[in-house]
Amino acid sequence: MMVLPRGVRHIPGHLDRDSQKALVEDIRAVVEAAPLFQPIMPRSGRPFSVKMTNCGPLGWVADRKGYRYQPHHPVTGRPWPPMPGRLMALWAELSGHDQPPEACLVNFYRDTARMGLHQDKDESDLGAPVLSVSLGDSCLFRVGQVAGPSPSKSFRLDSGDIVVLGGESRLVYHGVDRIYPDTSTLLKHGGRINLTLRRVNASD
Ligand code: MD3
Ligand code: FE
Repeated sequence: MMVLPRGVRHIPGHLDRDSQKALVEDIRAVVEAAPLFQPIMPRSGRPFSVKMTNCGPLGWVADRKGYRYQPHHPVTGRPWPPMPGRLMALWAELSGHDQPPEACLVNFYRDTARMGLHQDKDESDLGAPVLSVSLGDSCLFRVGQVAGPSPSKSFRLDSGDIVVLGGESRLVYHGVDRIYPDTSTLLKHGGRINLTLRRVNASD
């Protein structure tokens, strides 16, 4: 059995095919209201290979000015669409946290997209977990063992898998090394969607 860092909970196949399809429809509606945008790395000015959007009261954005959460879409200026009920329910079921998620970041990966090793630390509430849902093509995912850049472990995330990143693992380095094209028939045009549900502000 694969040993993961303490606090990382991988739940393979948590969502059945129908639940995955229903979530894809929810995300389709989110993308219609809040189109995918191309985030930019503030230091280098280079675009991410992953396209993004958000739903919920807050959304994560990246541009020349930096990384932050904000209540509106960076291109349309409109508020993010509401968090779908299905995602609220998943959070209530699996997060162990009593406050609702404030942000759902939607990452869309084409065949050659990747995400370099990084920490998630733009949230001031680091006590709350991050809940991740994978949909569509599989990927090779990498996590650090501790809150440092090495050593790391790789494992595969498939459509319908959920990962809950709790207390001790909240600041581990992690990234997506590669997408495995054509490993799922869930998305008509292929690719991978990852949803991350988060608390941003410490609960008051
Ligand atoms: C958080 N996304 O959006 S999610 C991100 O598959 C991000 O799109 C990846 O990293 C993706 O910031 C991975 C799952 C994940 C795994 C380990 C973590 C999120 C994590 C460890 C600490 C905090
Ligand atoms: Fe991350």
